[in-house]
Amino acid sequence: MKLILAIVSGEDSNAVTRSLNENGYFVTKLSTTGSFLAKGNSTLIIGCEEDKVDKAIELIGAEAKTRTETIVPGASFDVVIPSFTTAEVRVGGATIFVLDVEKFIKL
Ligand code: 2BA
Repeated sequence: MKLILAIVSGEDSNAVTRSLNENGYFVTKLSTTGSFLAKGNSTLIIGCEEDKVDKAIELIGAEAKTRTETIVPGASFDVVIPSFTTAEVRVGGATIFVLDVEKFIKL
């Protein structure tokens, strides 16, 4: 069994989870925050068999859109840019980690 951790934009998370549910995946959605932009995103926890991982990634990719976000001065403590200027970053459709699961139990 595998554990997929997928970080998607908050705007895409409902469409992504709906698509995964419709295709038989169990999903837990966490409200998270990216450190760089300090904006809300969603981290999806998806446990599934190894042969279902590629399909899950395909479904996530179909609903999670790549977009450009603007960094506003002062919005993040981690970003050092001159005052009164903004910068644009390209935010990926999804950032995905796939981990091995040692044990899976439902009581
Ligand atoms: P944020 O940390 O808010 O990052 C938003 C976007 O800012 C990133 O998009 C990337 O384009 C840029 N960025 C982030 N950190 C950077 C850095 N140190 N230097 C230069 N540019 C940087 P994505 O790469 O698509 O990431 C979207 C969100 O996915 C991130 O939001 C973060 O919440 C998560 N993420 C991405 N890579 C990660 C990783 N290796 N580990 C944990 N979380 C990650």
